[in-house]
This record gives sequence, structure tokens and C-alpha cells, in this order.
Amino acid sequence: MLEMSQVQKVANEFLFPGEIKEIARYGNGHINDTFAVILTLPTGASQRFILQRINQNVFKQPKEVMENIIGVTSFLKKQIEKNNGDVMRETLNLLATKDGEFYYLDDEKEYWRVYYFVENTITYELVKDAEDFYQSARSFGNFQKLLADYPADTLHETIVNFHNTVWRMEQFKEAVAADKCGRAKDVAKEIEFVLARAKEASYLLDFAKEGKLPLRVTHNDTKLNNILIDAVSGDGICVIDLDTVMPGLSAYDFGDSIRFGASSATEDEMDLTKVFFVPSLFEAYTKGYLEVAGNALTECEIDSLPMGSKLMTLECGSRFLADHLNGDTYFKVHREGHNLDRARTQFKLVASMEEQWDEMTAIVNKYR
Ligand code: ADP
Ligand code: GN1
Ligand code: MG
Repeated sequence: MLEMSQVQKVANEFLFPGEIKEIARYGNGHINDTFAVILTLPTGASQRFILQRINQNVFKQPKEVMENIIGVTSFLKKQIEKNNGDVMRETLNLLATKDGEFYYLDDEKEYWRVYYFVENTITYELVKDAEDFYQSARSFGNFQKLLADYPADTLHETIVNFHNTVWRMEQFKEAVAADKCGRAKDVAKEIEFVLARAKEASYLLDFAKEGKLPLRVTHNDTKLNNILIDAVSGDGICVIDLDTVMPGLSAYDFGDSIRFGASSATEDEMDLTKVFFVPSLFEAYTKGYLEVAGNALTECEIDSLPMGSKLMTLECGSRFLADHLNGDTYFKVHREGHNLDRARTQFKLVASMEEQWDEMTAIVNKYR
């Protein structure tokens, strides 16, 4: 258990431009421990920061995560300046420690970092209207475009095999075979759903191996709550959660956005009658993404977008189910069966995409 006194102690190690007034847990991420730190500035005004403890169960080399983030945000800042943008709103900015580092290593060997809080922004767990989703597509498309010339070989692979869908399928089978908590018997239907699609897992990787799909610098965790939307203009302005920026396929980023955002319900909705894939949201995202990034993509990459959507959803569902079988050691859970609930929504979406496959393909063709 993380004590607030420890969080307070760590916060004191950063070079905040004022006095710490309050620290509280913040956001809905499944991985890191995130806190909002509120300062009183010498002028009497308030300023917020985001303090995060990096999850070392997930990120085995936190220093490498930070090296990637420093590299990527410095690169983005130069691009944003060139475009006369606002570097404090359009990318994450790290705050240094009193020792001049961009992370702090505490007595328990935990890594912490601080970002400037991007104020007057919103994050969504569920798409409010198609316009927001269209805006997030433009932002993720722009992010990919801005990083197109980033020297990919300098990036660390912060989670090995992160979107290796074949490896994920093997991990899933291992979790089923090990059945550590004796839960497999209660989820036979869900396990069968994944196994019935095992052969499809290699679909994109086979194209990549044949050189038909290029490796790009991708974000790899493009869900809607990893983008900050300007509260006034409604524009997607800042892509956050940069821990998994690594070389990957464009279909991963597109697909992961779709699995989270083109859904009628939140990721952990328990009433499955409320969960289905929404083609009009798929259309809004496809339009925004291809408008911004379309010219930079190959024909084969554009063809791969529906499959990217299905495979990212299946992968995520099988990761949730594997974690349920393993005893909930990876994703943060807030109730019993939480990972199972999440897995079920993903499988419902996969089934729903399969039913509407022709429509998905037609939408991609309309905007290519
Ligand atoms: P996780 O890896 O656990 O998902 P995130 O880095 O995505 O952690 O942060 C969790 C949440 O905190 C985000 O969804 C967002 O709401 C909020 N957040 C993170 N960084 C910032 C920031 N710089 N400004 C404003 N909100 C932020
Ligand atoms: C995690 O960190 P967060 O909450 O944005 C996970 C993603 C999953 C997502 C499912 C590093 O994302 O891969 O798709 O949960 N991130 C990591 O909601 O495993
Ligand atoms: Mg996040």
C-alpha cells in the first residue's frame, strides 16, 4: 500500500515553484499511481502538477521509459515550436528534481516523475459525441505525423512484445493452462471465444514480416483518456501517457483507439446489452485519422485498419481475461471480477465488429 506520507516525502524532492498545498489521487489509469499536486505560488495563485509513480511490475526498466519520454517530448517541442504551437499545452513537460534529474528514485527503489498539469482540458472514458472522437483521431494522427522522422532506433522497447498479438495469444494459453486461481471453469465461454480466433492473431505480423507493413514510431496506448481535450475549443490538444511509445504498426494505434472509443459503453460496463460497436463512431475516427495521417500511410496500412481494430480489441480482452485468471496482478482493479467485466466488453465488441465487417471496410475505403 502506498502511504500518502511517502507521496508527500517524494513530492518534496521536486523543484516545485511554490509551496505544496494538497496532494490527491487523480485520473483513471490502469497502470501508474497518479496524483495531482496543488501548489500555492509566491504570488498567492495556485498551480497544479501531475506526480506519478512508474509501475515497475509493468515497466521493468523505468530509466529507459524516462529516456524515451525525454527524447520524444524534446523532439515534439521542436516540432510544435516550428508550427508556432504552444509547447506547454501540446505536449507533456517534465519538472526536474532538486538534483536536476527528470525522475526521482526513492528509498524503496521506486521511480517517480512530475509533469506540468495541462489545465482547462477534459479526458473522456466514453465518447460524448462523434465530434470529440473525430478530434482525438486528428490528434493521434498528428502525433504519428510529428514523430514520423523520430530516430526510431534510439527508442527503447519499454515493454517487450507489447503488441505482439501472437505472443499475447501464447501468454493467454499459458494463463488458461496454469489456472492459478481456479477461475477457468467459470469462464469457459470467454476462453473459447479467444481460442476460436487464435489463428487470426498473426494476421498483421505476417504482413510486417513480409515487409508489407512498415514499422513506425507509435504510441501503443491510444485510448481516449490518453488525450487531453481543450475544454473551450473541444480540440484534442495533448497526447499523454507516453510510456509505451515504441516502434510499432500504425494499425495498432488506430485499432486501440477504436476498441476504446467506438464503443457504446465504458470499458468495464457490466450490462453487456449496453455494449456494442458503433459504426458512426468508427467513421468519425477513420475520417479524422486519414485526413491528418492518410498521406503518410501506404495502401496496405490503410487496408489493415479494420483488422487492427479487431485484433487490438481481441488482444486487450485476452489480456484482461489472462489477468483475471492470473489473480489480477497487472491491471489495477477496483471490484471483484473487474478484469472479467472488462474482458467481456472487449469480446462483445469483437463479435459486433465481425458482424459489421463489410461496413467497416466500406468506411475505410470511403476516406482513403
Ligand atoms: P496511466 O498510465 O496509469 O494510464 P496516465 O499517464 O494516462 O497514467 O495518467 C492518468 C490520468 O491522469 C490521465 O488519464 C489524465 O486524466 C491525467 N493526466 C495525466 N497527465 C496529465 C497532465 N499532464 N495534465 C493533466 N492531466 C493529466
Ligand atoms: C492500460 O495505462 P492505461 O490505463 O492508459 C494498458 C493498455 C491497455 C489499457 C486498457 C502499459 O492503459 O495497454 O490497452 O490499460 N497499458 C499498459 O484500458 O499495459
Ligand atoms: Mg493512461
